Amino acid sequence: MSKAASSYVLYGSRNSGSAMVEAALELAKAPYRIVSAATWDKTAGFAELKRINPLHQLPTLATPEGAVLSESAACLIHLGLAHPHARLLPADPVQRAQALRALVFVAANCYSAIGIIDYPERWLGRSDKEANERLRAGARRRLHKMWGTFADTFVGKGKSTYLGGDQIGAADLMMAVVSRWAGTRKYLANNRPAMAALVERVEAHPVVAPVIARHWGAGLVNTGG
Ligand SMILES: N[C@@H](CCC(=O)N[C@@H](CS)C(=O)NCC(=O)O)C(=O)O
Repeated sequence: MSKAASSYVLYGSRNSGSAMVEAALELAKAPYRIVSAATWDKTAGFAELKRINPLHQLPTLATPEGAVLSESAACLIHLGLAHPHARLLPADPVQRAQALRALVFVAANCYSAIGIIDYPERWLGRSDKEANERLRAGARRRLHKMWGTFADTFVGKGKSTYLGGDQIGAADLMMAVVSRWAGTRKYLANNRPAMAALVERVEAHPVVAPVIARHWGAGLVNTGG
């Protein structure tokens, strides 16, 4: 990791969605430094994060050219376009279309549900704890259903190593990280074993594995809430 002025700055925290962008930066061999910041960890970096992202969410990525990106799918697509040699996005237009669809599918249908599970009071207010718990449980059920649909739509029947074939890509990274939360891995192991095996392959990739270990420790998956 370089601290050169020309490097990316990734706002992130352990066990968070910043892991997928960190893995993409590693695959792209792009220089970057990490600023530790999170809603739940109000470091000095958090004030900096709030200044550049009104939602102060992770990942947030500042580019060497001076752009600021939030939204994981946008960060990954940007890196794919900026570093074509890393092949984070497939060159083939038909495969690339599916990769973009998969990235936005996870952002819109899965990552969004995690936000509800983590912060139901943002939708319902704090006062009705029972309603918050019902919302949390419903979002978790819906999340698992969405991962089932993801598997049925995007995961081959064990024929390809990664989502897009033999080359690991941005959609693999997003799938692996977002499926770490809210009991998804257990759901996949029981209901979509081909996708469970695919996620394991992604996390075992030699460039991705150290990033996963930095965030979660080797093999540790949060199967809880
Ligand atoms: N729509 C965003 C969601 C990002 C997100 O929810 N990040 C979590 C960390 S994994 C976060 O920063 N949550 C704190 C908060 O929402 O205050 C994306 O796709 O990147």
